[in-house]
Amino acid sequence: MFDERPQQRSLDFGDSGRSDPSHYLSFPETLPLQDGEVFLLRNAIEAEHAARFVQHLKTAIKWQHEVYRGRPTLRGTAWFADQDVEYRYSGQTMIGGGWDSMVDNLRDRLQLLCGVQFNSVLVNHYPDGTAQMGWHSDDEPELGQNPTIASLSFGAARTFKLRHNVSGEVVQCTLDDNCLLVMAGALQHHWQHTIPRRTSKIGERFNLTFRYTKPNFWNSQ
Ligand SMILES: O=C(O)CCC(=O)C(=O)O
Repeated sequence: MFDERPQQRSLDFGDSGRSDPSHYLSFPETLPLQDGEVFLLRNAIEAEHAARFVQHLKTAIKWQHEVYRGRPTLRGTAWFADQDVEYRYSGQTMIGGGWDSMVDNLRDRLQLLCGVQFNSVLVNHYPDGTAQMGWHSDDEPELGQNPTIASLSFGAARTFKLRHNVSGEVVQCTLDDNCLLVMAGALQHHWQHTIPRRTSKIGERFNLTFRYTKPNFWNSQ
């Protein structure tokens, strides 16, 4: 079973969730960006574990469909977080209710790979290429200054685009099966990103974006 838990709990991340930038020296690809950092690691987790994990996503996750312009979106979402996390995005308030055990196991692995603590994850299901995610930044105040976000993809390859807020420069890459993209530094404050709509011939895809959300942030405002 997919249950060999790495010894991540012994790492000391402090209380900020911040990563040590030297972790990314082992990531073979970077995107040439000003005002932010993007690192890519393909074949990020063992193929056998990735296959089991995808099977789990297909069978055990209950997908929610946000309503956009009065209609449910094709893209399904699920959200998991520690109990002390409250995340507000897209007009919704999400309260942490704990973790699916296999998603939690994956969190441990990514914490080790990235050298950063994560306490929430948004899981996205794109049933085919017509499901999309519009331009946005992950810059909610509870994510803090310069958040590190680890985005792991499974299934069909999709184009990931970034657009600079001031210059309008667009940079893109392909996120293929088992590809880990890490967004770090000031990226979220200067760039937006999107998964553009494609044709229905493109198959199913899953994506998990692990974040560190300041605990009890909204209670203290
Ligand atoms: O599906 C993706 O690769 C992007 C997900 C994303 O942008 C997000 O969850 O904020």
